[in-house]
Amino acid sequence: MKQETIKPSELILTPEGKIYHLDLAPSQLATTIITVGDPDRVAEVSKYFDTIETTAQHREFKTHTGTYKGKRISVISTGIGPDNIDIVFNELDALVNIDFEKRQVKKKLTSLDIIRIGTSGGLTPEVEIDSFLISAIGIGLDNVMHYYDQTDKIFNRDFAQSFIDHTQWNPNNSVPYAVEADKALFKKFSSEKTYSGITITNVGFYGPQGRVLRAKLKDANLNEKLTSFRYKKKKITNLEMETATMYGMAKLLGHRAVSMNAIIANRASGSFSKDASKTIEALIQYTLGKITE
Ligand code: R1P
Repeated sequence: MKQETIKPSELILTPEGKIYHLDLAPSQLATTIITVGDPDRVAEVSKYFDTIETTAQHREFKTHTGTYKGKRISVISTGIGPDNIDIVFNELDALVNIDFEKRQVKKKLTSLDIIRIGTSGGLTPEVEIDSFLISAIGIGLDNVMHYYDQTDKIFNRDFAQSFIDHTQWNPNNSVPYAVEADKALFKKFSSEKTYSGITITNVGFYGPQGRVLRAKLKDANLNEKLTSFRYKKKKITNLEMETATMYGMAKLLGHRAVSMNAIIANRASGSFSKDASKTIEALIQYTLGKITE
């Protein structure tokens, strides 16, 4: 059977043969990838590399590929939010699993290891400021995953339904979904230095995460409902904006993902880290150490 070719409007390549948003050629990507939100954090990771072979940037997507203690790694910024995760994960997958010349899906697929080093706000007092938290599960309040088929195979429906019931979820909002971290990566990056957490991924920083500056919220009690939620005695621990979508897209496309969070704020106490950059730096060192362990 003849394989379909992917049209130029669907797989967008630059005249140099690079994938459109990330501006990368297949040869410039490692199979171990660190994602960060902030483009300036890319160099904070790659400053530890032995060598940097590739630097690229298009819009908020900045990449450095090099080696750390001999291990080839790409570090890529995703910017903020689940919508960018859709772009980054599809393009990362295309870089390894689509033949750009033939515009066809390769017969032999490659699985990437994708590790987020991000910041996050703790929801409960136990999740201390300046600690490291690994997301065992992401609860997605965004709608990216709902555009894809076959998600019932990767969602934890029972978890999501109990969340929907507990929060009396507004049916006009996107339906919450729950996806687990890759189990092997979760184990590899866990230690006595990390909390295991349940992470809420939301589409915005202010209203969607219950922050009020001037605009009032439709459900002012949402964060209280998040903190009183229990699933098999486990609590929701933190809020951020990428994890659940990453877990969903990774599972859908056959990659492994884990999300490492530097907890720089605590919403329960209303406090913020006195030195967030030090905590992020420590998490970068910790994560690089675990990659090469
Ligand atoms: C919001 O300020 C951003 O910070 C967190 C959120 O997930 C969101 O992307 O992560 P990063 O510091 O990795 O960007």
